[in-house]
Amino acid sequence: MTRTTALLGAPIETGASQRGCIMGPDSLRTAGLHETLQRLGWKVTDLGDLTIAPQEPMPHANPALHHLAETCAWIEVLEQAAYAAARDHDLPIFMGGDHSMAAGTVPGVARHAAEQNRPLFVLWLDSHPDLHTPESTESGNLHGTPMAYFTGQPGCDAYPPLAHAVDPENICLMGIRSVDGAEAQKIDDLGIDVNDMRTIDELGILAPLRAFLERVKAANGLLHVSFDVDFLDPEIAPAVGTTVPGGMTFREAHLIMETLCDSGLVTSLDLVELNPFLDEFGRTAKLLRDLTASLFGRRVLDRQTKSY
Ligand code: B3U
Ligand code: MN
Ligand code: MN
Repeated sequence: MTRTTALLGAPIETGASQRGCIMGPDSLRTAGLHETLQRLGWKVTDLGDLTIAPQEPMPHANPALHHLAETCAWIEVLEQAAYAAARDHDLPIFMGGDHSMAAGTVPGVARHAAEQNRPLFVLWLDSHPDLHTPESTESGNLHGTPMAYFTGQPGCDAYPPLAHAVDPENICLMGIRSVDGAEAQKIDDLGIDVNDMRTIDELGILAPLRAFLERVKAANGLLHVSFDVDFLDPEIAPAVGTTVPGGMTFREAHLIMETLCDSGLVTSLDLVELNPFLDEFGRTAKLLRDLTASLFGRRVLDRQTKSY
């Protein structure tokens, strides 16, 4: 049977320090994401872009915070839209937009999982854990907070009430190489499965990824993948506001996506933090298109890999 995907644009840039992510969805469209997935045999529906009404400033005790009201509005709009997209499509793609959007997409997908009586798992591909709360963030950039929110951590009272929290035990972080003090403390407290760059250098990416996928499969879980462009090395993906050196290579990133494809477990995808204003002739957008194609079934040769 033909599998279905939807493209849902979330042109949100208020969670980041620099402007530009607002153009992310259109850059992915211009790179031909729709046509690429269609050629791979998927039925693709472009749902267009979401929007929010203009907001009045919302006061908060943390003076560094900015755009709190906009972020709350985006969370509400995205929760509803992500829920509906996950209910109506096999593998919807949420095109960002900065990573604060995951504070809406993940709870939306979690609502769908709860209705199915299935646990939601999250694979977080990022150089950052995004485990700040609106109270703990020092930069005030709310793209550093979604993980704390959707796991139900204290300190997120400024955000809309959370109906379906994700169990921290169902989360796997990969590519981590920039962690603030308050975030390191939470990683220890929550017992999240974190694969930082040292782990990946020592073990490679396949062993930790396969172990996580086994857990998803054994629990009959839904799997949401949240892909932050800064997961990739800035040499291959320059179009992101927060570049961190020492990231995933072209080959590692494709292998992750191919392995996810083979598992058949992924049920939703965020593509976040693409800042086309910083791109080089669409280079990063095209790379994201191609990595998505690997997740959706593109392969070099249509045969099993060898084992010796
Ligand atoms: N942890 C830092 C940096 C950061 C987090 N997420 C991104 N950057 N993209 C902060 O500002 O919270
Ligand atoms: Mn992030
Ligand atoms: Mn990041």
